[in-house]
Amino acid sequence: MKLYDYVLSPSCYKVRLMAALIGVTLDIRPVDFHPGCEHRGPELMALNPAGSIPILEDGDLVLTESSAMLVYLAAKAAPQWLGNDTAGRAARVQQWLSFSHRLTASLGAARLHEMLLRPGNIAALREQGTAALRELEAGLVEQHVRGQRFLASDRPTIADIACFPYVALAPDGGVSLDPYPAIRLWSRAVRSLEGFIEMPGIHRLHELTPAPVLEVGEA
Ligand SMILES: N[C@@H](CCC(=O)N[C@@H](CS)C(=O)NCC(=O)O)C(=O)O
Repeated sequence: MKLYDYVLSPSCYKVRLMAALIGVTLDIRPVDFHPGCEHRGPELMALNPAGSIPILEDGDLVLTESSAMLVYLAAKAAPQWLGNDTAGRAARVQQWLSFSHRLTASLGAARLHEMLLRPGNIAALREQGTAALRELEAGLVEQHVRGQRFLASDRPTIADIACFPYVALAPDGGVSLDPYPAIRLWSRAVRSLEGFIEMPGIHRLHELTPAPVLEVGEA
């Protein structure tokens, strides 16, 4: 399976992370996203007319949306990560996959603005990112009350991997995670998963004791 990849792209990292967590080896094809803008060149535009990465190729199959790649990897190698053991959980996973694109459009765009000087209304992007983080925090507090540490279940699913990278990198776009204890706790849970890999700016969790406790009244 070949991944067209850029090391600083959170969307590409979703796919690398998923593959690492479930033990799938990817053939990485580095893309000169910046400054070369290779994703807009003829070779990659032929694969993905939307002009974005990641792109995942497996034989004749070409996927151009990271959420679809997560589904594909999990369905092939570790179906428990699909979180589809009940109708309610399957729907909840889909809900968070859709939500993850709002994180890309807000927190991701704010990060591109700050790091690559991309045009955009930074105040509006931060506001949209903050609204999404509040929603995520509320969802995680509900999960905490149900006794579940992850977005759709007590075990991680593709929903967590879809949402995690842009949230973890929110501070790069000038959006702090300080007001969100449930998000910070969830981020620790993701970063301590066996097989977790890092990307620049997102570090593995090193053991800290005692582990922090979320007081429900705190959120
Ligand atoms: N919907 C796509 C979005 C991926 C995305 O936003 N990729 C960024 C890199 S992180 C990109 O290629 N952007 C094109 C550009 O900024 O020129 C997915 O989730 O796979």
